[in-house]
Amino acid sequence: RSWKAPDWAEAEEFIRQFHAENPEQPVPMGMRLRQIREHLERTGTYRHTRAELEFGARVAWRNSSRCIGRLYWKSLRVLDRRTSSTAEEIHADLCEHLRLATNEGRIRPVISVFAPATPFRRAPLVWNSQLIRYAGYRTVDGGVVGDPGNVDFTDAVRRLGWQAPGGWFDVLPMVIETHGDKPQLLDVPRDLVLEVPITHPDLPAFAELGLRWHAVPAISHMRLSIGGVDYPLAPFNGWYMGTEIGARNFVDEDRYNLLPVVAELLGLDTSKETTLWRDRALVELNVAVLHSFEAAGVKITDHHTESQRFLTHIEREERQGRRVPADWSWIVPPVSGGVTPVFHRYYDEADQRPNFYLDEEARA
Ligand code: HEM
Ligand code: NRG
Repeated sequence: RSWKAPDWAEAEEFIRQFHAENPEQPVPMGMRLRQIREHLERTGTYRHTRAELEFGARVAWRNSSRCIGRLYWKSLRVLDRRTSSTAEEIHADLCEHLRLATNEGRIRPVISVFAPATPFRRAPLVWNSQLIRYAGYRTVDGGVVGDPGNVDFTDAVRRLGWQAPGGWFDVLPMVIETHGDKPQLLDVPRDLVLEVPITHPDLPAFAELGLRWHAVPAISHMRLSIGGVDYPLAPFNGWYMGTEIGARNFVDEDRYNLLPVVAELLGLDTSKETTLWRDRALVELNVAVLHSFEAAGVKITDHHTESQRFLTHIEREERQGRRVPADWSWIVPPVSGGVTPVFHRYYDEADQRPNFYLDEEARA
């Protein structure tokens, strides 16, 4: 994680975009550009104003080509956490993020932006890929208890001293690393983790599977890049689309792998593929997820509604003269692709900044 100075050309492009889309600014663009240039020359970096940071974070969402939920990009709440430096402060900020975002189920899109790296100081980092995720434990017979997607991370936090409960849905602790210090393990307070028990509207036996999922997806391993400045820790959240849980987290063979379990509960004939037992189990699982979140009063969206909204978003943006980069393979939902309108077209594939990036850097 070496220091990389912001590039003047990127800074200039961002500031021009900021002023073009937000013309009423107390400091005129020319003056701001000179100021930034001077800072870059003198210190090797520059500091975004709050307004620039807020705009930059919103546009990073707007430019996230894998995200189907971008219609609401202007409503993103941006928490400026650039002055928080210790693991304890950062932990308190992340807890406050979860509280504001969860909002008792009326989920709000929120991003917390922590300090960028400087020539003298590394940026803080969280090792977790999301603020709330479930542990996974390899068993002696080669199976997994919990979320198989998090087995390696779970091993890493156990090596750091985490006392694992060993259940199917144990919320992992946060691992927070700040300049020069060893990584700190900090628990997510139970009362900040809203969870939904999974039931089915007309199959009471479903509840006995004991499935649950957390209300808030809060991605914490993507780097926010604005005007040449990198913010390695900038966790963000919206709400779930049901298929993320009902067609991937519960279903992928390297995640909870529940289709055989659900098929048995439904009494389906799994002796041959042509009974379409997988598809039938998949649909009921997705019905259960949407039903359960709605019953619990936790905001969630379905893939039909969200596909429609995404096309509305593209229309609206194009009317403003903006391109909407999108990645077909991520936008098309993992169930019923062809019955959603997003399937039947191609998209602009440009990489526009500001944006969020995944770093290859080792995180457990
Ligand atoms: C990806 C929906 C809010 C940025 C996704 C995906 C879905 C989704 C379904 C694909 C995930 C997958 O297949 O694993 C939504 C919905 C939101 C929302 C319904 C509700 C408001 C946000 C917000 C941001 C954001 C607030 C950032 C500020 C992204 C990014 C990805 C993504 C960067 C790609 C993640 C990756 O590469 O792993 N979103 N999203 N989304 N979303 Fe959103
Ligand atoms: N599929 C992942 C979450 C990825 C991002 N999805 C969102 N993002 N909805 C999962 O946990 O299932 N968001 O910011 O709302």
